[in-house]
Amino acid sequence: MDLIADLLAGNRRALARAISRVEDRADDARGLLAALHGHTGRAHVIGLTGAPGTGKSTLVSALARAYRATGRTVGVVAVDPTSPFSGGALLGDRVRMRDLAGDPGIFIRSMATRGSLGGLARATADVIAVLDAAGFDRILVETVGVGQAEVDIASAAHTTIVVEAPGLGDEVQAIKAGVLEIADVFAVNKADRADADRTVMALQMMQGLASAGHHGPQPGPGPAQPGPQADGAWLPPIVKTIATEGRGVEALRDWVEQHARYLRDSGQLARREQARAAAALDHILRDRLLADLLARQPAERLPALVAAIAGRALDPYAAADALLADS
Ligand SMILES: Nc1nc2c(ncn2[C@@H]2O[C@H](COP(=O)(O)OP(=O)(O)OP(=O)(O)O)[C@@H](O)[C@H]2O)c(=O)[nH]1
Ligand SMILES: [Mg+2]
Repeated sequence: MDLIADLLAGNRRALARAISRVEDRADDARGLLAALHGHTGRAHVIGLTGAPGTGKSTLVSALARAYRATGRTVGVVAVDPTSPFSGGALLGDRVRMRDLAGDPGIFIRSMATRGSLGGLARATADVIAVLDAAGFDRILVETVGVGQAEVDIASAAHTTIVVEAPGLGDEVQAIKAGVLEIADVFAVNKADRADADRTVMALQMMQGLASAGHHGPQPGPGPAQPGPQADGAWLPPIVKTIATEGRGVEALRDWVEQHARYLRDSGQLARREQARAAAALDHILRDRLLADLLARQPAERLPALVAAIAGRALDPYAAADALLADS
């Protein structure tokens, strides 16, 4: 059978097989991705990230359902950079997302770390590309935490939802630095908890401080309305959700759609696509150039240079020069 033609025609088994090939970096993965590239670029990719247990998987399931209610098809990728094993936390995801299975408009895939985090980010981007080519309208990508790996994975998303939950102690401390930069939408999940409003207020305060720092104090009464601002910037909305009951999830979906429109209308979508393309090329080139260079070295050369640097016989720049000179 023709894997690519079947996949493009919507065959789920072909899709599952193509994803496995890409994830395993099988010999034909590169040809597969090359053939699919021209069919990508239609899906809107939505990243969900946040601390462990904030309810991301539950929210992904609820959001997928909310999208299905509007007729959109949804691909789901659950990425766990902390787990070297498939299974474990992902097994819980599978149980939680089980009620979505059987809907032909939904496809769910879990991925765990194999080797490097950089490898995971690239594999995730490739799996997103396969789902995009297969015609899914929206692709939801769940990652745990807000570290560099998540930022890398988030760079594959058009819209990033940062999921917070109340009850993590000191709210401002619990909301990690860096989330303001990557969040397009905040979801304060577990809004059934009494202290959810404290989390909302902590986020609003952080946003106020950030905008005061960049633009001076907000003019006029009250906080700025979220969404597109007069200066063209986007102020992330803060949406309260109860993922377990599906509450607030339609509002969350609608904010994601508004952000998607904002990206298109402001020209930022094209800029993000350029940035994604540049990052993909950069990653591939770095990997390939390094792998090619190292493959040409005799086995003992690299350890010898490393030992020389550590022993202060050689500085690392000179070692790099030496490697590049005779390769
Ligand atoms: N009270 C309450 N519990 C929730 C809500 N959403 C999720 N939970 C519960 O929180 C727990 C963790 O939910 P998950 O969806 O697995 O959270 P997660 O962020 O995906 O967790 P990891 O992937 O392990 O980081 C589960 O027991 C959920 O049932 C909510 O809105 N309210
Ligand atoms: Mg999860």
